[in-house]
Amino acid sequence: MRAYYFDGLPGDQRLLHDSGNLVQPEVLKSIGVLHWHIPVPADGQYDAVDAVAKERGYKNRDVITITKEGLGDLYESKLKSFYEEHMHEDEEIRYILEGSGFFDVREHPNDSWIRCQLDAGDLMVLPAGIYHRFTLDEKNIIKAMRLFKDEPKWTPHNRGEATDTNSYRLDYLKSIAVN
Ligand code: KMT
Ligand code: NI
Repeated sequence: MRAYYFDGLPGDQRLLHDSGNLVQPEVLKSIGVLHWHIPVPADGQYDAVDAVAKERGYKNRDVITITKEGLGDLYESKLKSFYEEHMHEDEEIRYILEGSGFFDVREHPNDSWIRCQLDAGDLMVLPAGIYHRFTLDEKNIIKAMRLFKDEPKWTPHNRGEATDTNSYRLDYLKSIAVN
């Protein structure tokens, strides 16, 4: 995974938007973003992923494939909706199996966008309450394992007044204040 500050320039969201300023691992840690690189096993035995899942209590998983061909006419609108800034009331955990994409996360308190470029083998955990967005890149394909504890809580809460006072958001801000 490569993490860098988003350049803030207009243009297709699927382009790199690389400002050239790298983000150090400590910065990601300070906003509660976790990351591991676990090469995707050819035999489908996800031992190392299973170990992380066990330690963190992720009991369930599924696999999602997003492609331009697969979504057809819906592709552009899906791309736009993934890219709306939002939070969730649970962790968002993704293990990339094929393809690639970007998770943009907000640094705190400066609100800068940090772009995390994910490829096959990247496992990322976004904490509940962090503001973020997602986009595919110009390859227009990503296959990812989604891990979750009991029930999937994929509901996105788009950023606004309601999310600024959401209890999961407030708990998140408290959790990173101690870092
Ligand atoms: C999400 O929550 O934004 C997604 O599931 C996007 C695809 S997973 C790489
Ligand atoms: Ni999300």
